[in-house]
Amino acid sequence: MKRKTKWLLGVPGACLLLFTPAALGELIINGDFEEPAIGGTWEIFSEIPGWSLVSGPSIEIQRGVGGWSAYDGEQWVELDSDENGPGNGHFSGEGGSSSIEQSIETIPGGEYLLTFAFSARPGVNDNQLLVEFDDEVVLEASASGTGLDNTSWELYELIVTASSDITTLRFSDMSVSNTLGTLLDGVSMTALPGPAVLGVLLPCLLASRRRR
Ligand SMILES: [Ca+2]
Ligand SMILES: [Ca+2]
Ligand SMILES: [Ca+2]
Repeated sequence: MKRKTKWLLGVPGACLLLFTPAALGELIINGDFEEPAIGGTWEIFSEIPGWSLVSGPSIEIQRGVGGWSAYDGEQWVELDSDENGPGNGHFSGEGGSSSIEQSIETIPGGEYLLTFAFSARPGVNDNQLLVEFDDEVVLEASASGTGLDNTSWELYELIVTASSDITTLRFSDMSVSNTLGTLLDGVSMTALPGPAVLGVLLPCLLASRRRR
């Protein structure tokens, strides 16, 4: 214990930031869509913690719609959102296809493990998800909810490479815009040890050794 304290004190101040749980652990804010906790079974927002609306009418959070299960926690997002929210009914031609994004601090050239869970909306055939990282398409996926009486979450795991110090991660609904389809939950991103990440960490480690 004493050694560890001494070692940490030997790390230059600027480098300490690299050893924080935020830098070494989860990079996505509110990737489980548990915030804000909603009172009913669904609600629409123009933004939620961590995520902003890029296109489409709103960000729709669902909680126990149809008695269905979240991938994690109690809530998820339906990317084919809604124009007027709960209690206002469905009008002819109402659409909901939306796109949401989050900007993440990254190390240029660094590799990251990106994971998320995608499910069809039970009973809806047409569910199509587009995932973009740094403005490049990294996944196009589709799923059918025909015959499902609960969500069927499929976990996707991708290795992505950042090209700048701020990277945008974007999820979009590509289904027919009709307020139904394309459920998303459990978004996570963590740094993988590689040349770019070690290139930043190593000078700090070496500096800390020289100071001991
Ligand atoms: Ca969740
Ligand atoms: Ca919807
Ligand atoms: Ca749809």
